[in-house]
Amino acid sequence: MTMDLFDGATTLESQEQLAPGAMLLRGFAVAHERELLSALAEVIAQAPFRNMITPGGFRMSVGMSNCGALGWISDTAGYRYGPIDPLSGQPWPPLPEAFLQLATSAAERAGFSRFVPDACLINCYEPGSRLSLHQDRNERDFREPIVSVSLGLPVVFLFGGSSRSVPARRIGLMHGDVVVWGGPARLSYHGVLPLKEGFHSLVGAQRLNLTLRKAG
Ligand code: MD6
Ligand code: FE
Repeated sequence: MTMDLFDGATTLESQEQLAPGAMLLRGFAVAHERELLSALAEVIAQAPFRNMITPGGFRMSVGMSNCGALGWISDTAGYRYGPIDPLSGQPWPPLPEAFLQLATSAAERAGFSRFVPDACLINCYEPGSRLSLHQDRNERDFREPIVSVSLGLPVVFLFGGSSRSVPARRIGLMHGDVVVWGGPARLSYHGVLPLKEGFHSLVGAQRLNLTLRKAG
């Protein structure tokens, strides 16, 4: 239990192994919420959220942007990482120091030392937005973990196995929760159920998710 002297709240931190290689760090990002959200606002001012098109031609319900040397892109040509934001024609905004430090320390806590991400995919969910079951496999080196930070409204995260046929567990992810995902869990199928209506005092009527990766 840690006391947050600034807003007088008591935040509960805990850790739970979801599967070998996948660790849920409850409340890990709460102490850094303000730095994370203000850095995020600066990124989004330069690279606004947009609804990308899947290779199959569907508009994704989740708004997405990126920061870091590489950003994840989906369009009718496929999924890939690239250095340029196709909306602005400019490089993606740099990875904020607060994102880098949180990712490295969360990875360390989960047993992955010296994780240095070069890409951060930023997801914005509004009520009804969902992410269907998928694997993250556009990164170059699957030995590197992924660090996922949840901010704002709670959501049900689906966590399955390395084939689509493994039934998915349902895990409630809340503001400040961090999931670190690597090793034998790196190619697990996962997704997000439709976001429910609600209001979060710092983030409003949405859920923001950062996934930090070493893509290149
Ligand atoms: C989300 N997350 O929570 C979507 N991918 O909004 C992901 O797709 C994800 O949380 C890889 C590792 C962790 C994740
Ligand atoms: Fe994913």
